[in-house]
Amino acid sequence: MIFSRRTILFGVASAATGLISDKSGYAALLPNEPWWQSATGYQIYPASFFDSNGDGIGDIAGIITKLDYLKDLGIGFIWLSPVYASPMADNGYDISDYQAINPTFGTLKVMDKLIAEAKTRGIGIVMDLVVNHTSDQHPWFKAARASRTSPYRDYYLWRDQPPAKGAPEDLASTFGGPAWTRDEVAGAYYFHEFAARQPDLNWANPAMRRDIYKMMNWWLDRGIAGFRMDSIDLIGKDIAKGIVADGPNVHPYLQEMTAATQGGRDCITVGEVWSATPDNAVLYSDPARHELAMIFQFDHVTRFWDSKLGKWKSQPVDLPTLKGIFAKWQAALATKGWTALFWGNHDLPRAVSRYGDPGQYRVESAKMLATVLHLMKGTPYVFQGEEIGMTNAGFTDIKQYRDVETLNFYQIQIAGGESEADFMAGARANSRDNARTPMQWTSGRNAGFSRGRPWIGVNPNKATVNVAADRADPNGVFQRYKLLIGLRKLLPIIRRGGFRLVAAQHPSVFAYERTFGDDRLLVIANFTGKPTSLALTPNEVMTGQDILNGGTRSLGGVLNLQPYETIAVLRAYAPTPVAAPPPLR
Ligand code: TEU
Ligand code: CA
Repeated sequence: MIFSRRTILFGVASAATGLISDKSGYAALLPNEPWWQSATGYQIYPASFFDSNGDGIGDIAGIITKLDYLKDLGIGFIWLSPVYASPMADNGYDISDYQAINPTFGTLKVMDKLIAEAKTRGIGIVMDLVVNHTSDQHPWFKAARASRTSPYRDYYLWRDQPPAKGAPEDLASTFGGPAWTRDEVAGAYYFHEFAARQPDLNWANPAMRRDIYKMMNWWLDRGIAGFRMDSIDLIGKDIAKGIVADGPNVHPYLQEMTAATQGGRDCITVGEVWSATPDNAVLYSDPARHELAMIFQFDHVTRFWDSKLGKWKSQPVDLPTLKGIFAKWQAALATKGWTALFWGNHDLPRAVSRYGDPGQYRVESAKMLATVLHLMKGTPYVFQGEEIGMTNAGFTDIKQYRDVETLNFYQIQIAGGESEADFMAGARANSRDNARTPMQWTSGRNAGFSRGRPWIGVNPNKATVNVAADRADPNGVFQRYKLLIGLRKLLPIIRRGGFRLVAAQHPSVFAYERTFGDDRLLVIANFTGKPTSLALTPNEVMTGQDILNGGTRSLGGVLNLQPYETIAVLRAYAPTPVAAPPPLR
């Protein structure tokens, strides 16, 4: 029997809500529960996190100085965006040596120190594995272009002639323009899904695959906790048929990769899968298939993109649609597979700017978004700065942008007749640089990010939006994230409970119920800046613990909700601590 009938009311007393007493963080894990299903991830975009040496670019030594901050937040692992050797055509997503560190970020020695220092704080390091493509400066590509007979030629995808217009292979790059570019040295065209400086690897080549697995093992042996796999749904592509995403070989390759790398290691692997559907998500993440631990899916992002101009023409978020998307994904992976939960990352706008209110109700909406997301089933990811409610960059001049995708599309769309004002409005809403402005540590110079000149502009709202101010505020955003991250470790209902939307069609309330045995958790959020109300049905009314504020609370009849007000009430029995596996292997 896992639960005693002792209610949590009689359980533990402590700080925020009277619920969190478990200092080790993992004492409430159920038997055989993978550590990464109770952990929360934190994404670091290294160039913008903390600059330790004043060159204006964040670095690994800077991350080490902030590990205590992350430990306080309670995260279980860091997803570290690329720090490998790179000419930085796409901020490190163009790797020229997988087994070296970009000198701007540090050295292998300091990387090893980061892994060790994080580990002593119970934090794993998850490396960004970018193996759909390399940099054009990778030695494999240099050898490949130099000679048709080099064994490395076949590590990439070549054609002698550009594909005929309209042929299956006549594909466009995600970053604009054709996906085939002529290389003068090679005397041939090579395929690149992303920038021309990011040639795609040929996964059909077994020697190439073996080299990748060898490299992955080299990293795993250094003590990392796993991999975030960039664009992983593209590796099984069948270019001759015009298939790039979710190609026929992606699942066999992932199974081969698991067998060749992780055997026996309790790794976290999370795949970036823009092509995810409820069906293929199970294929990717069903543990019995030995592919990935979980995936990122982007339904809640792309559903609100324009059918023609995509992200560059922002559409408002429709709440019933958004709720339906989350409910669909909670259901899809309810019994098999696992999902990641996130609002933002380094490619997406800031959560409060996209889904909440970056102005008057910034703090309230940031806390609302955190609560709604973190009380669902899955592994939540916090993108750096989200935990203090950072907002979009607000750039007004194209010269302020650094992102290759934004700069390419600026050229393409203006040349195509789009007005400068329209493009800039789209970029202000959705450019990837919105998430890439420096982390705001203090209200001081450069937001305390760097003593030099930052590589990208600092958001002027650092005066009010910063770690120093927010973290000290018991009603701030940071304390809410910390609470939610702790609750997940403590309460199996959050990790494993069933999910059902409440008032699915309500235009301004996001409400749902979680159930686990006799336990019940009701989450109710006003997703708007206007007061609203919600009528609960007789079987939805309940009395339980107010897990956000402490004390008991009865929910019945009609609830009136202030702007962005969020309620979470739990009726549960205290978990009896069981022996927990260590959070890291
Ligand atoms: O992103 C994959 C990807 O498809 C994105 O480029 C996405 O389409 C775009 O950002 C939406 O605007 C991954 C990385 O997350 C991204 O940063 C890299 O640029 C890309 O792969 C290439 O490695
Ligand atoms: Ca630096």
